[in-house]
Amino acid sequence: MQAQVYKIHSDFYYVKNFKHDVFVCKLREILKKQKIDIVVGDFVELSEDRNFIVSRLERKNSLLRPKVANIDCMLVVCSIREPELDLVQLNRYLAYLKYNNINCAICINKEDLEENLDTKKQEIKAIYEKLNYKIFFISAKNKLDLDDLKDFIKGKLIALCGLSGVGKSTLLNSLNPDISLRTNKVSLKTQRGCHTTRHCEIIEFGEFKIMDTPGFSNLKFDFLLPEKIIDLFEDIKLYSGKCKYANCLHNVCQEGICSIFDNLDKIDKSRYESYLLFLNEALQYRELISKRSIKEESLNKKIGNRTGLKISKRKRAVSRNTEKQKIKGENNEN
Ligand SMILES: Nc1nc2c(ncn2[C@@H]2O[C@H](COP(=O)(O)OP(=O)(O)OP(=O)(O)O)[C@@H](O)[C@H]2O)c(=O)[nH]1
Ligand SMILES: [Mg+2]
Ligand SMILES: [Zn+2]
Repeated sequence: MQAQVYKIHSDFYYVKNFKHDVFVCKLREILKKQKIDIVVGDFVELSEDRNFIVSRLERKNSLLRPKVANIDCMLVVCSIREPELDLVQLNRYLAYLKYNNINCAICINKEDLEENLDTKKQEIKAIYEKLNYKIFFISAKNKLDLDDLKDFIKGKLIALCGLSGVGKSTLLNSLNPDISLRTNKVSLKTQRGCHTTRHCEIIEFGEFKIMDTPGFSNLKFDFLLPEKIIDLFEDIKLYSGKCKYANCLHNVCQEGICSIFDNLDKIDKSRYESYLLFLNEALQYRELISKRSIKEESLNKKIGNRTGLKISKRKRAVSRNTEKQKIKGENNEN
């Protein structure tokens, strides 16, 4: 029988089949040995007795953070205040999701805390609607402006992601008064949430199927080569055609060299700032791997046509001759 994982707690996998029957299963040892990880959203095959997951079905998509699979859309949730809206952080999520080929939309929560809401809305919409992102302004706590969002998420498997404290669990509680996920105040001093949600979980009600996830912030582009970062910024890449050098990384602040620099007046400041920041992380990554490959080179030695690993003196086995000489020497001393 096939089912979908909707929650994982310690070693227990909570799954639901298409008739909504629930089973609590463990993983078959072979899956662990083959290092096949099962995450929330995965479709799996169960054993006859329904006690074990025996295999994972093909995935439509998957992400490492949050650990989810097979989602139709990621709703990136931010708050206008508490914590303060951070466009670089929003760009980080969007770039990461683009890299992973995941559809996404933006939800800006806590609109009740913004005095100049209309101006703020226009500013943010101007940046992201150009990039074809759907964008919703809501107040989850006060259940304001939820209708468009409801229409958009109906019938899709949606996952929520965003910093701790932006109101992901509050949004789920507002969409369905019958559920009461734990929520927590944002610290006034640090403007940070308390990492209240600890696990991913699919919550299903009516036509909605939404995955609550723990908030996270320490996402870095320290896994990508620098020249790939521009692909994550369509709105900036647009102007890259006339750079003087084909390998331009678009971080040269000199007119006539980089066509992105020459067109900065047409690019949103926070988008370009984010590009430079992520590029820097990728440059550090490139430096790290080049250092690592030099180190690896110095650890290797040529043996005929082959390259072998140099073994440090301490680890090298003592040859039989040396051993014999040592014994001789010891005997002579006596
Ligand atoms: N003023 C206001 N506060 C809100 C709104 N939505 C949520 N909050 C408050 O923000 C705080 C954090 O909300 P949570 O729902 O716990 O945030 P979360 O994103 O689930 O956080 P983690 O589980 O830690 O990732 C709570 O005190 C909520 O009451 C809103 O629309 N307006
Ligand atoms: Mg939460
Ligand atoms: Zn350039």
